[in-house]
Amino acid sequence: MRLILSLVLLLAVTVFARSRRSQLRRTLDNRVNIWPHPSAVETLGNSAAVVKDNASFKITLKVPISPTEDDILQDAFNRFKEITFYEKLEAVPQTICQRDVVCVESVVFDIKSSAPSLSDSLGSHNESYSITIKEENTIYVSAPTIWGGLHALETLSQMIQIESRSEVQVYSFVGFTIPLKIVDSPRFSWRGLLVDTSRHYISVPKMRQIIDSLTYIKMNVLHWHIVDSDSFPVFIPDYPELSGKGAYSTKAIYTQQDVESLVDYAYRRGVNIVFEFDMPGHTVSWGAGIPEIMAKCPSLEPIMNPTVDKTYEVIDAVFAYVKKVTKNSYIHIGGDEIATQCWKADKQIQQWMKQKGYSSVDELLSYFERRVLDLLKKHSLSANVWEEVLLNYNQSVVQLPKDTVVTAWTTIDKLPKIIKAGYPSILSAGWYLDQQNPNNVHHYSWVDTWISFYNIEPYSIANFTQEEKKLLIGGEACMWGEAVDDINFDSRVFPRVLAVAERLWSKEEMKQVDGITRNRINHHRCNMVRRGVQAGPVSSGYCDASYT
Ligand code: CP6
Repeated sequence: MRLILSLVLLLAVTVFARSRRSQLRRTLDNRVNIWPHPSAVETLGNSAAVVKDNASFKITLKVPISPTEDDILQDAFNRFKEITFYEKLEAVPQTICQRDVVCVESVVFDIKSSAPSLSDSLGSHNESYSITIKEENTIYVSAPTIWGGLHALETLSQMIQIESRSEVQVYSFVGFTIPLKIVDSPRFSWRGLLVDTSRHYISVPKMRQIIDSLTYIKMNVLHWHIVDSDSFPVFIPDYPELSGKGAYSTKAIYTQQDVESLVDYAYRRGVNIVFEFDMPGHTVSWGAGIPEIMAKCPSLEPIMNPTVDKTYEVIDAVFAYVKKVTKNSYIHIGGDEIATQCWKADKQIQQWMKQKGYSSVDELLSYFERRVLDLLKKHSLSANVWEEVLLNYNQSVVQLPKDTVVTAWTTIDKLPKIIKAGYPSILSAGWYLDQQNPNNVHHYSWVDTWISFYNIEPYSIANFTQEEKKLLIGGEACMWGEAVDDINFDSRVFPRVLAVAERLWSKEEMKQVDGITRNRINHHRCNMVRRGVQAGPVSSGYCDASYT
């Protein structure tokens, strides 16, 4: 008898200690399974929430919004239902909807203002949102614009998982207790991925899937490095010979309709496409169709010839094209890795320089950039450039407009240099998806570089003032295309880019790398696999979607 009693006592003490400990752990670390992690998650009770009936789960608007925005939101809600309720389940029996289990039936959206245009506000449109789940049958989403509304749907989708309750399969908010409130907004406004379609063509359906993937991790810029030396895969109406001679294949050309439909596809998902036409370097493929715009340097990789008018006529036509197809005011004009030795090898260029009184190729480069910037002004486009255009050129000659967005790509210390010069800056150094982390080469097995990506903290690169931090507008991961096409794009980019997505969205404090981080990234990677993304895991675990 005494033995039984002491056993019971022991059991009670252990259970109590366990629950104390787990409560303690929860206060020490209450990260949730949402990627990127929201700014604030507040839970005020102990009830569970399940979706009453996925077939009739519906959206209502508190205040009507414009027809266009309504259309964008309804489409997003339909996509949400498709990816969230991926298996048909019966409506939850009423017996489950009891005091501590709330059965939700709908989402009410309160969109505060109209903001369908991403155009004038690239990277500065308001993307914040809040989600409130109380002990009633409705989820409330509030957002200043539909763009926050779309992020709220992504968050909700990640919160809902299939779970067994009283031997019934239900869609449940696993790991979340209600009442609950999520308040969320991005830390940085420019959160991008560079996709290179010159080294390898990427099909239009694959491009759409990449855009979908960006929305799964709340990234909002697709930096489309559309042309480079290797091929010219885009049809420019005024110069059909550019893609006619410069594309890999007639099947590897984006028509104007392809491009416009992708821009619209991205726009309706809150993603901005920024086109890059890299110049004057990385341009060999332009020369296939129009040889006279290229400098002649037989033993070197040719770059553009800045001394002939035809060069600017072609660039003018390309800018007119971008202005027509884009929905934002930016175009990336490259400016990286310019092998100016090519100009030294070209006799015609040397003679032209002598006539002009130029003594160095740097002066010629400044002349080129100045003419290109004038063309941008003509088309009311703003520039995005690689770091060299600001840091390596004589600024008294080039005078980069102050709204030019400059990307630090060689080393992270370029970022403070750009900011000190007073320009809006993007970080991509350290986030090169085509690079293997040299620190990892001695490991006995494949080690993913997501941790080194995750550990790069833009605010820690220098002691920035508040004003300087405003110029640090975000970052971009770069998937240079030498070794990727449709076949392996996903597995090269995911899950590593998730690390960049969280760094750019979540609070600075979100920087621990531990078991919870691994579980969180694996968890969302599994969501993405379920949605058709071929993303690998970062550590041991089980993902049912990998086997279906
Ligand atoms: N192509 C272009 C590239 C690179 C750049 N521009 C590049 C350079 C170095 C590394 C990776 C990519 N392939 N157009 C530099 C911005 Cl390590």
